[in-house]
Amino acid sequence: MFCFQCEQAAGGTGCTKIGVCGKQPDVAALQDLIVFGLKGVAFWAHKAREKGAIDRDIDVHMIEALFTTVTNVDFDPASCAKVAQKTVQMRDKARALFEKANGGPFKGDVPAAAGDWKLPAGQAEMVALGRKHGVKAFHSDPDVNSVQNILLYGCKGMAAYADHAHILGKDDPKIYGFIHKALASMLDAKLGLMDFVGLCMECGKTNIDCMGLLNKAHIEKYQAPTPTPVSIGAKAGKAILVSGHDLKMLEELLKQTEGKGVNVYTHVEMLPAHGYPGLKKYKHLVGNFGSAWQNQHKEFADFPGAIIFNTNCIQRPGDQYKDRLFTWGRVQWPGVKHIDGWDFSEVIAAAQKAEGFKEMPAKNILTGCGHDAVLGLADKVIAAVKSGAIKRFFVIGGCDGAKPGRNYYTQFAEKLPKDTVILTLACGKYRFNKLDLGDIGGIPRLLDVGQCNDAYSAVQIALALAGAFNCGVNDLPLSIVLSWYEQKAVVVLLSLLSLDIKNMKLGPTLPAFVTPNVLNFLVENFNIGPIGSVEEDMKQMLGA
Ligand code: FS2
Ligand code: SF4
Repeated sequence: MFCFQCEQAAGGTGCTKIGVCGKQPDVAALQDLIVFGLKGVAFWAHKAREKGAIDRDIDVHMIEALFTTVTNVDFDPASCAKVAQKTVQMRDKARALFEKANGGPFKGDVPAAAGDWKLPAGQAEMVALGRKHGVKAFHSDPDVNSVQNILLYGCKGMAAYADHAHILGKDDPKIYGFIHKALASMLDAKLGLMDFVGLCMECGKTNIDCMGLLNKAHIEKYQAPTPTPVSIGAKAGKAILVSGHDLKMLEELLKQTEGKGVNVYTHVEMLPAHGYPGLKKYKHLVGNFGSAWQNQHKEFADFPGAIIFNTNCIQRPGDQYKDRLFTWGRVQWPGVKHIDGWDFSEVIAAAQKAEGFKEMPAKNILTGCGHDAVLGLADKVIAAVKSGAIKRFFVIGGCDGAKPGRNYYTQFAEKLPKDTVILTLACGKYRFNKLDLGDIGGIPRLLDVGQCNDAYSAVQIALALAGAFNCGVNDLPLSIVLSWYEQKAVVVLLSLLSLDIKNMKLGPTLPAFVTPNVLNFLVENFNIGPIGSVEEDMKQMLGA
């Protein structure tokens, strides 16, 4: 196997024997086969679209299958094999769609991925086929290969957000159309490095629309988040822990647990759910448990109830909690009970069987500071900047992870001067969201904007501030310090680059899939750089 799509890539270059995440070589090969097959789907779907033909099943399969291959989502070979089978069916459907719209077969050359290759019947044979289509085989030029991988990972990240929006009944044909175009472009031998750089920027732009669509879906369904204190203690009683990003799944579980004496807790990226009026109205949504995803093995053993993952990031489950662990949606782990659909009675039964919590009072942390809430304070914020009470804003956001270098983000938040405000999003916030950073004239110094997809909200805040101060985002007293781990962080980074945001710092390490030449390009054009020492970076950003 060879996989280098996330920050944990072994030795900083790639996982070759088994994934650091726990991905087995057979799953890696099946996921490579899925990606190869999806390029074939994209070839035909893109051509069909050019002739005005669209098929919803093909579009939805594209995003679901891409999401399946995101880091820490699907570890089950049987489920990946099913996705590969459906991918081949969708390729044939997309080809038929094109041929109908075209009034006959395609006259040009058909690339191998889009040809009529058959999927072998056995899983072992599928794995063998997948091994021939790894990420190193995309392109013979290492720089083009690098940019194609950036584009693929951007599409994977965007597919996850598009899937959440789709589940909430929001679809945008433009987003599906772009993903087909992007994957089809990887089969076009005429395209060169700068074509793929352009597609990466288009991917970033399209993802702003995609995150905007998801934001709209959340707000229409659950109303705009409002600043909300969330308990990190426990209430006496039976308990279910929900991990992931999917708010609709949480809502359904809240409906089904109402009046059953079972409290619901959020884990990691579900924390911002507490800020939505349409979700916090459920009195049995009682708090947030644990820290970021990489600590689940230790923390879940102590959770005395049922646990369900609705999106990444799942890790190898421990025996202490495997029998009360469930997956839903795209997430799968072999041997862990998967809930297919919307009936959570098995999860509730497992919670009722488990011991439950004793009362454990603890402090609150604040969430729900999206753009509606922050811009509701716009006058106060602008006045504080003009008076010098707020000197600078720092967006410190992105993923958390297991590597030791991530203490940087804790120290950074701790050491920032008291006249600065932090906007944070995604699970990287768990490095500092329990610190008491105080407030500036009633404006909290730590504002939790939301999940990683709420980068959209952070962008809206930055654009509104730029509008208020009549300057560009790069001229604002604003610095961006990102932490990355998986492909959603890749697409958020592409979105920020597509807005021409410069001078960002990225850590804890740079992606293994970025070659030195591609990195030079990013440095020259965007002055993006790796994190260094907290003191030096902060000095630079504060202009001291
Ligand atoms: Fe964190 Fe994991 Fe949000 Fe990522 S919980 S690294 O999926 O998308 O951030
Ligand atoms: Fe390794 Fe990350 Fe790929 Fe898992 S997803 S195999 S940790 S590079």
